[in-house]
Amino acid sequence: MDKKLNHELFTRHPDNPILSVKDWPYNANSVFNAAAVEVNGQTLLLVRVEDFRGISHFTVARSNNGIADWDIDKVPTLRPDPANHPEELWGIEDPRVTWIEKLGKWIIAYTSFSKGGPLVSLATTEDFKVFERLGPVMPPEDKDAALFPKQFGGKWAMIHRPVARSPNIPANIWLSFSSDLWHWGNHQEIIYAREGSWWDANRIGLSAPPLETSKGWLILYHGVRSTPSGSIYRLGLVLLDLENPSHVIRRTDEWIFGPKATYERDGDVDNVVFPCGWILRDGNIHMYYGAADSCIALATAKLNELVDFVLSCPDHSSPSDWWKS
Ligand code: BMA
Repeated sequence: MDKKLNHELFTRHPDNPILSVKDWPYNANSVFNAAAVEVNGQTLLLVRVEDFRGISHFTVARSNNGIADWDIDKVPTLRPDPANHPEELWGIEDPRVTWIEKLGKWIIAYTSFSKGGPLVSLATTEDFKVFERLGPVMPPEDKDAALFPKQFGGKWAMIHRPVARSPNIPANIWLSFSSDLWHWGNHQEIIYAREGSWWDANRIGLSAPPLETSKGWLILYHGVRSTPSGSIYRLGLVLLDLENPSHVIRRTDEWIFGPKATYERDGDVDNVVFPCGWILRDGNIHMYYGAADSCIALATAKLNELVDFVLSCPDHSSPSDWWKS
């Protein structure tokens, strides 16, 4: 079948879900939305764990093959610290991790759930044992953030998704820049939620961190479709210019992955696939995603097929509001 009609370039792992609370060394309500990186040849997941109060923290899980035999920290690895960081009062959620070669550190962008709403916080680590918080870098409501691994014109770049208080203003994806990772500016709206009945109308957000390819930065994003029986979270791809990441080269019209399997359809929040990390190994993408806010699943795809697919999509650069008609 023509891949363009196939809708799914990813293959689910037959052992899905690969991690759930039954694997956890301590009691928890759910484990989901994990960052995924490769460390010393191992797959390391920084997992969002929700406790029985509804508050989330992060715990590290390591595996040699990225599928089974997970070595999970026996206690929470990084807990919210509301005494020193009041913005973490209601937990820390949805981490995205980027290796910053220039700093020799991993940088973690995560959602702090403050009294004023969710916001973007940053922390660094060298070993996933000791963490140094930079603190809140974007006010609420803002989430779904990740750093680019490189600088542009001497500045760090971060993707994030602010939400306006007015319900009539769509939640789009933004790009901001910083010299020191702490003060952010030159904010630019780069990827727009579509309108009407589109799968990615009104609310979109970054999923995994930007991935550098020879054709551009590959961006995995989620779109949220509101229906009478709740939201459906699905995934699309965007290619951003390598030198100028505020320029969109192409974007998929159709979603490329969406809830189908029972563990994606049925959970604490039904019909959600929510990746926070992907790992490139031998030309294959390993996408780790939270399924139905209840467990972690794995799906794989060939990187060149993803890039070819997004490049084969129509160029909508003009007119800019083509999807309104
Ligand atoms: C989003 C985030 C995710 C969650 C998803 C579905 O807004 O909060 O953490 O997985 O909703 O509930």
